[in-house]
Amino acid sequence: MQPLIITCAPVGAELTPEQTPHLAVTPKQLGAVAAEVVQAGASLIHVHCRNDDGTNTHDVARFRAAYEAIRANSDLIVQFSTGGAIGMTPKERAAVLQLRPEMATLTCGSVNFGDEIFENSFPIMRAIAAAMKEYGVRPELEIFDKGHLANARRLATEGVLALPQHVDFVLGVPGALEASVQNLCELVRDLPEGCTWSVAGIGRQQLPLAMAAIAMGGHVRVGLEDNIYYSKGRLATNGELVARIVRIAGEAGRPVATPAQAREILSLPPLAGAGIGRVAS
Ligand code: KMH
Ligand code: ZN
Repeated sequence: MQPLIITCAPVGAELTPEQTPHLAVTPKQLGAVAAEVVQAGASLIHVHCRNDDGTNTHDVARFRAAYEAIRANSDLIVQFSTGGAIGMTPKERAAVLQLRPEMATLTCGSVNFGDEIFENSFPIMRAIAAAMKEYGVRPELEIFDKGHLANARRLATEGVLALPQHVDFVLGVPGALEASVQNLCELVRDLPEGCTWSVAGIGRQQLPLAMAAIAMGGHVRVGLEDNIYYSKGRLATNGELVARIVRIAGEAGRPVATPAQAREILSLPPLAGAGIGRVAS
């Protein structure tokens, strides 16, 4: 089996500082999280940003500052969110691509998201995929529901998306596909040829789905974006969530990928040099 890529998604768009004291708000705090999770064993960081008051933002300058803080503290693969938050325009969501991060997410379909709708119509997906192509950003396909893989195939047939890609199954969002090992197995069976995959279980399903992925040869996403608890009633830090996956992988005999190994697995170019990223100036 390939070394295990552990993605950390520390922030998200929905979490509030009232829910956990461990939410990284400033770029400096995000840089500290990067140091903590790379030390613990993560190789990829999925980035959302906050204003100083903790509210969500997709401001390009804030993403640049976040990128610089992460890169100053780690060689993690940096992946920007283009999912953003519910209600953002596609233009706002895609604007961060101009910074040319190594990776960014491409959500492959609309879905109920609690009481709201996370809108990813074909025109939205095409626009974000085209911006990724323009800026040379590698997509990670976010799959919240079974039909989303078919949507990715359709985008590939249209020529707006190259396949294979790295795929992240986000399971357990209220209103989308439930987080179960059976659903995960069905999605993996339906993966386009040559894709690598990870799973992000929401809430208390984060751990069991991560354990299944470790056993199945997939990769794992953990972090406060998807789950704020270490165990019932006990809030987690991002570092603790990553460290637990490293321990479980160790028990299972699965080596954990360094960021350099993760770049190889994902066919990303190596970092040009220590502390040097490719975010455009
Ligand atoms: N905040 C969600 C509406 C992504 O980052 O690409 C979307 C999201 C997915 O978090
Ligand atoms: Zn996200």
